[in-house]
Amino acid sequence: MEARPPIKLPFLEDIVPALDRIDLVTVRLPFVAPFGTSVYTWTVKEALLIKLEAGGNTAWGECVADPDPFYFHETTGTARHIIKDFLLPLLEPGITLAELETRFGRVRGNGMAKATIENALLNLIAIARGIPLHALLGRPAARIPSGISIGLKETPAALVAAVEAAVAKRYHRVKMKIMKGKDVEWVEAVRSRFPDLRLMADANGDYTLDDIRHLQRLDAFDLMMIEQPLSYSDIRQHSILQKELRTAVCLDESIHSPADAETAIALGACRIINIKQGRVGGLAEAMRIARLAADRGLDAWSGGMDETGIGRAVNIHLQTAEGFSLPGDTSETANYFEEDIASPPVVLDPDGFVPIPPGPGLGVVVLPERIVKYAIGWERLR
Ligand code: OSB
Ligand code: MG
Repeated sequence: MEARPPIKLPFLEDIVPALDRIDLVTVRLPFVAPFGTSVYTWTVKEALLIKLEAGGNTAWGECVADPDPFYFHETTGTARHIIKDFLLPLLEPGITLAELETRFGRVRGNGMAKATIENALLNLIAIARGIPLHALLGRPAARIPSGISIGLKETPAALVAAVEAAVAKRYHRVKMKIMKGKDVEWVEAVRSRFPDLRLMADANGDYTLDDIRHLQRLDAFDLMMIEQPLSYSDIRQHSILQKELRTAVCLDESIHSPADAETAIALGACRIINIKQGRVGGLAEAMRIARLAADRGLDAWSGGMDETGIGRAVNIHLQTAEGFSLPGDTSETANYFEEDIASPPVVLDPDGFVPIPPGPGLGVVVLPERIVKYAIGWERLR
């Protein structure tokens, strides 16, 4: 195969504007229903938001970290610390985003903190230019096919009912959470109700290599993939498992960077990558990983962190990029929140696609009265 030229990210030549004001706002929004996974059950979305003001323009960004370290080691607390004490001091008006990325590179890890600033800056730059974020990223508008992530339920019947609702909405694929004790029979219940559904399972690292025989039972159900079956910190064991499974392995928690993706590909640890822009350090890194996956014949898709309308919009714009070959976890706002802090909410069209919010930047409007209603902390940094 002929090597393609490296991915072009022209927006990295854009200039960091002088910021007049920076606020960190923490919001807490109730979920319409608890979201259960093998690692934790969340009942609220607590998110750290950043608000940037420059030359009369305002742009928001959302940190995808949770307040707890149960899915990922970064938390809203660590992100606040890294943003305030290490990343914002590196922001110098007039430098390029490429230079900023180099400076951020000195701070090891902490991708969710880095992504928060990068997202807000790109949103701000796009707003100042009057263009949508996807256009700033160099990508044409597209119809984004939507997938849904369904949390653990009390009974298989409750799970099947949730899947029925998702199918009625015409989601392009359904992801169901699994864990030890809620797996084979639960997948079987969904599969027997929906023989042709594009279905996948996410274990959030609940299994070990001792469970290979057990996981092989899932091969009977024609799943699109099994997401992160083994430890959040492993790549090599997944390569052993993938050789023993017909079902494609998808890595989520294990992939923090293009280098991790290279390692996983080299070891044959997965055939699919879940790219969460926050987990990998921002939109530029997410686009590099998606392109890498495409170059190596892997599928990739945008994961979600049950974001508010701000982060949800970022994920929608990202999915216009090359390499996002499968439907992402960008479900309707109503799947999580009765009322969101941004407008319009994400609503599927009759064919299960999400529209790109129209307008400059993210295209969504952050509603000040909703921010006031849901804010549990506000810190003015400048
Ligand atoms: O493992 O993909 C995951 C939500 C929070 C933390 C981890 C995960 C998830 C989801 C939901 O699966 C994705 C979404 O709907 O935003
Ligand atoms: Mg996952």
